[in-house]
Amino acid sequence: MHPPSRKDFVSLTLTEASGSVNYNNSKQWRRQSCWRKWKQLSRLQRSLILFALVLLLVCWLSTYPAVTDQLQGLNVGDVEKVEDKEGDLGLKPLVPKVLAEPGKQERPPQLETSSEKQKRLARKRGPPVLQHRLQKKGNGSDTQAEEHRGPDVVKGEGKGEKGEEKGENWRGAVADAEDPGKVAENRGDSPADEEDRLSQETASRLEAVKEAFRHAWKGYKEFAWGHDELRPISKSYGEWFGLGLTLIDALDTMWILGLKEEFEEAKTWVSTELSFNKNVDVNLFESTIRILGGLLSTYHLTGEAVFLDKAKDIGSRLMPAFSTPSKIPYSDVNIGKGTAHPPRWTSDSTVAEVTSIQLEFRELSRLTEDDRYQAAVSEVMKQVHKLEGKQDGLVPMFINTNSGQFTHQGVFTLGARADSYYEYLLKQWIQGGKKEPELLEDYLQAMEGVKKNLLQKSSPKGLTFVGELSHGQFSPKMDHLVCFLPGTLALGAHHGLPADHMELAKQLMETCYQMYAQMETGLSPEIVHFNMHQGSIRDVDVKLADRHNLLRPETVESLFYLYRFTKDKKYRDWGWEILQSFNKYTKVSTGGYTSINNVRDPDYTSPRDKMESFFLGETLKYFYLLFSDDPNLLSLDQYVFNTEAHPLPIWAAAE
Ligand code: DMJ
Repeated sequence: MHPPSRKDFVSLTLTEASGSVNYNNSKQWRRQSCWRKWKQLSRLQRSLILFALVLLLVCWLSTYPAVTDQLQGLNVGDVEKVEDKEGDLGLKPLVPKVLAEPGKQERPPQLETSSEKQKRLARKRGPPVLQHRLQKKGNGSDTQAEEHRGPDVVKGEGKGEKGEEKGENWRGAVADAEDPGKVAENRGDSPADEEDRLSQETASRLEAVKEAFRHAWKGYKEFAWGHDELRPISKSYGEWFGLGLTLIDALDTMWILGLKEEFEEAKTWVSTELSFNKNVDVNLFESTIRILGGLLSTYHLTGEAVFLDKAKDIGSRLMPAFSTPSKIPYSDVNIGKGTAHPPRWTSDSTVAEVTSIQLEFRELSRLTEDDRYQAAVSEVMKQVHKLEGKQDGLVPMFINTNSGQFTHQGVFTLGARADSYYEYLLKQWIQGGKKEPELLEDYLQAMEGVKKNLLQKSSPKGLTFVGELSHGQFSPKMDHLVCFLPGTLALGAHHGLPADHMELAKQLMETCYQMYAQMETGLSPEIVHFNMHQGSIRDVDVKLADRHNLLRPETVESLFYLYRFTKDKKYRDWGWEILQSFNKYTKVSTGGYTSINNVRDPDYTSPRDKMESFFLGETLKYFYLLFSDDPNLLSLDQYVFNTEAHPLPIWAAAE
């Protein structure tokens, strides 16, 4: 007999009962013996054991992802095994199927409750990289080369050795490991020295971008809070739509840069102050790419419902633009009155504008399961696909909203008014999981058209540039806007398009860099003319009226893509030079950055007193992504950036 006090303890020691128990009976004997022991226990002891067992079971279940998902209302089928490009097996969270085509998308089950619907729609927030806190290593890699990258040093995170568990920052993006040894070997440094050098360089560049953002934000907050654009010299603001354009455009940049405090303040403004119920005319294209795109991407990154609600609100208010005789949308909409109209002087719309709103409206349909948005923008693409008046896939710059035909025919450019048509052909194809062959067909044909009609070499350096064509006449004029093209070509090559696209991307990247490097301020003008005759002293000429710089993003954007895919460090160094030039010539001491009128005279840049919203929405975001070594920070296999640098999920990656 145990003394009474021992009754609170359970002895689990198993003793040999008897040497006479033979092998055949041992199982039965063990069962009887266990049962006897169990009966000998007091009620309290039995309850304690049962409680401990239940506790163990619950703990085990909660660490098992598939079960956890189920407990949270997901289906077990939402997780599947996938093989990544390197052949590693991993678990990939599934997002429900995309809306395949207008009218054909999956419908929610009829008896679904509203909370079930909310959960289902929340799962459409994908891809998982920034929203799931537990990230499998290598899941978001864009290239094999990214296996050998330097450390991400945001707030000192992610400094673990290769293969270690890595820390996560507050955004949920996981800082990854590095292989400094390889780089060091090449330079003749010790691996430790090289690691230190790279890590310091990366840290200081990322910090410089954050610093630039904080400085820009300081000016906006102090002098333009809640207004469209900061006027940093006059310490005031300018309105375009009166919708807090800069604040909305900058939301996802703050999230990506990890500027939590600034983001929270801006979020509060969005939830408490932002109203689209206003009697204002807005430009369909600009408000789609900046406002709708900005809200959708912020919703994806954060999961906060307020951003999706606002996106639905602005999206539905923009729909009257599509009520035209041809279904080619008008350029302007009054979002308060629900009326739309073309500009006063014409019934034409710009081709780039009507064909660069698709990523956003298609995503809105996917998220809301309301196919009206996708139907409207796909109709535009369908019509443009069939139109006469293209030359080798190149499109004119205007389209009539009554007839649905191209106007001002015979003029072809990759710059203003046509640029993002080409960009969105490729990006819609990627967004939709590469299932829409007409988009790819049009894109490939257009790139051949560029090669055949618009590519030339400059003198003396032999830079490859993209000129313009007017009724058969070639002009060596290139807008800075065209510098989106190296990035787009590289993105296409990454997604399986011909390798010569990547070669052309590299050549054009060099040209876009030279548009900065050959200027006295180190900043590109809005438009350049290339010299083509032998004996020219330099490649780039700039007309008086074209000497301005609006803090545009295109070159930095392309540098980001080129670096991600090639890992050639020169692209980062070029970006670093450009950032320093922005700081030297456009930074306003009291807060903010300003566009300038003259990139040719470092002593007289003639500030324009305007900070465009895309400086925060795009330029600084691309700088940060260029300098960051974390491939899981917006993997280009999982996200596609809209033309205003707002990342949206690739449906195939989320399926
Ligand atoms: C942005 O609004 C977008 O990038 C657009 O596609 C072109 N113009 C500006 C930036 O230069």
